Amino acid sequence: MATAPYLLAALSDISKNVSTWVAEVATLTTPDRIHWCEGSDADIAALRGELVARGELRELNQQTNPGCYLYRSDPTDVARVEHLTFVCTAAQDDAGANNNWMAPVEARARMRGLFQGCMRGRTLYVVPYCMGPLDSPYARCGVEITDSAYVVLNMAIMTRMGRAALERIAGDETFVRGLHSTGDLDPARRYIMHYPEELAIESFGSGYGGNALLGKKCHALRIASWQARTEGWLAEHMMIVGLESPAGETHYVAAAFPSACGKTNLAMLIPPDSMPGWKVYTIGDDIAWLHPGEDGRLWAINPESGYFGVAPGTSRKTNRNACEMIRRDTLYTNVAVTANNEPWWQGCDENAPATDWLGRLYDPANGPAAHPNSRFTVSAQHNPAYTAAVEDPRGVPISALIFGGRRRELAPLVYEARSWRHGVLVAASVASETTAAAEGAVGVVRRDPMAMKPFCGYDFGDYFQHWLRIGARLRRAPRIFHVNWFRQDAAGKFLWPGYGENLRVLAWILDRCAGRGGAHEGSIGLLPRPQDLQLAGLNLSDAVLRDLTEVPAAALRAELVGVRSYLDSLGPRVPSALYEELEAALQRL
Ligand code: SAT
Ligand code: MN
Repeated sequence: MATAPYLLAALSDISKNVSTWVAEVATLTTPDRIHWCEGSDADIAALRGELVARGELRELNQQTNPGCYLYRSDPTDVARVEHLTFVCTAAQDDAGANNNWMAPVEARARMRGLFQGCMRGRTLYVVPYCMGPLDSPYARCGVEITDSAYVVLNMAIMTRMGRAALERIAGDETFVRGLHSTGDLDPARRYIMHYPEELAIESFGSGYGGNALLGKKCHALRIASWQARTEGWLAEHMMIVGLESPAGETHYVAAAFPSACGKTNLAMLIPPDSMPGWKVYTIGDDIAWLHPGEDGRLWAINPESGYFGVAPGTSRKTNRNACEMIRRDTLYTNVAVTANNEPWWQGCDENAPATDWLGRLYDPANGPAAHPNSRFTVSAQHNPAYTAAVEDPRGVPISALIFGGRRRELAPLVYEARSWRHGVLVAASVASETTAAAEGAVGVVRRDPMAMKPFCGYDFGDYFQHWLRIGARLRRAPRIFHVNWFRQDAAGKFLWPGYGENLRVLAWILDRCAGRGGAHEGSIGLLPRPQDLQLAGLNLSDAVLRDLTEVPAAALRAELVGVRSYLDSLGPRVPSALYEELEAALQRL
C-alpha cells in the first residue's frame, strides 16, 4: 500500500483516534493509497486536475464560467434513497416508526461484508471536517473516509474541511465517524446506515448528495438531532435569513421546508422594486443548529459553508443572486451543457441544451435535458447576500420560526400559531407534495413534520416532546408561523406570485414579532387581514386574496382528523400535549 509519507506524517500525527480508525478502515477496505486531505486550495486543485485527466469531471467553458466543472453521476444514482436509509439504535423504539431500523450488530455485519476489500485499486481519502464556525462552541466535527474524489470536492465546499478541523478534533477527540464507499453503485447493494449511539455513519453504493456527503443530512441532521436531544438543542432542516427593514432593524428568521421546496430561493430573496429599502442577508439555506441562549432567545448557526442547491428553476427572475453566485467556481452535477460548453437546465434564461445530463445529444423525446434533481455546489462566500454574521461563533438570534410545504390546497398563504405548543402541533402537521430530491413518486402529499421526516435520527414522539421542552426553556421564544407559497386555483394556476414577493409575508411576520402587526383569529390560527399585508404594486384581486387567506371549515376538520390518525401512527411516545392542542383546534371549528 503506497502512501505519500510527507503528507501522512503531517496530518496523521495530529489525532491519535483518527489515525487509529483510518488504519482499521484501511485494513478492512484495502485501498492502494491513502490521501489525507489538507483542505488547501492547492490540494483541491490537484484533485480536480486528476479527475479531469481521468475524464470523471468535465471542465466547462472557462471564459464564461471560470472555475466551473460538471460531474455526471451514475444514471441510477441521482437522489437520496429513503427506503435504504436506516437508523440503527440498540432499541428499535428509539428509532421510531418514522425511521427504517436495523439492529446495530446486524447492520455492522452486513456493512462489513460490503466494505471488505471495496477500495482495492482505489484511493482512500481522509476528510476531516467541521460543521459550524471553527471557533464556535456549537460546532461539531467529523471525519469522512471515502473513495470518491467527487465527494471530497463537495465536502471541501460544503464544510470547513482539512487541517484546521483535524486540529479541533485533536482538542477533545470526539468526532463523528463516517465511512463511505461508492462500491459498485449497484442499487441492490446500497445502504445508508446511522448509529447515533456510536456517533457513526456507514454509507455504501451511492455517490450522490445526501447519500454520500456525510457531513450534510447524515451528520448535521440525523446524528446531530440525536446529539441535540441529549445536549438540549435542536438540529433542524431550516434555512436562516436576516432581514433588515427600511427603518434599519435586522431580524433573523429560520424556515423549514422539505427538500426542493424553495429554501435556497427564500434564503437569497431579492426584495421587489415596490418594497425599497429592505436588505436580505443569507445565513444558511438548508440546516440550522439552534441553541437556547442565556438571554432566553433561540440562537442559530449554519453548520454548512456552502450550498448544494437544485439547479432547475434557478434563473435571473427567480433568484438573481444565485445566478451570479454560480457563474464561477461551481461544481455542477447532472445538468445539461450548451453548444458553447456552458451549464444549462430547465428555466435557464439563455441558450439551449446541446447535450443532456447523461451526455447524449439533447432530444426532447428523452425527457428533460438537466435531471430534475441536478445540483450546483458552491461556496456560501460567493453569494452576493453573504454576511460575516455567518462566522459569528454565537450564531444569530431567531425572531420567528416558519414551517411550510408545497400544498396545492388547504394551507393558507400564512398564519401564526397561538402559542409555542400550538406551533409544535402546526409543525408536526406539515404536509407537502414529494419532489425529485428523493427517489419515488413526485407530487404525492405526505406528512413531513418539521420537514424532518427523512432526517430525524430518532422517534418522532420523543422529538416533539423535545421541541416542547426547548420551548419551555425559552423566555423569549420565537413566534411560530406556517406559510404556503404554492396554493393553486381550480385551473392549476398559482395564486401567489412567490419569490421576491414572499418578502411581503415575511414583513408581516416581523411586524407580528415586533408586536405591531394586526391579525384576526381564524380557526386555523392568527391570519393577516388585507390591511395587515403590504400589497401595493401586486395587483391581487380581492377574490384571490380571500382564497389565499381563508380555510373552509370542513376541509380544516378533515385535515385535523388526518393529523390525528398520523400522530396515532407514530406510536405511543407522541406527547399528550399535542393531542390536547389538536382537540382544542377541533373545538374551535
Ligand atoms: O441530497 S441532499 O439531501 O443533500 C439534498 C436534499 O435532498 O435536500
Ligand atoms: Mn435539504
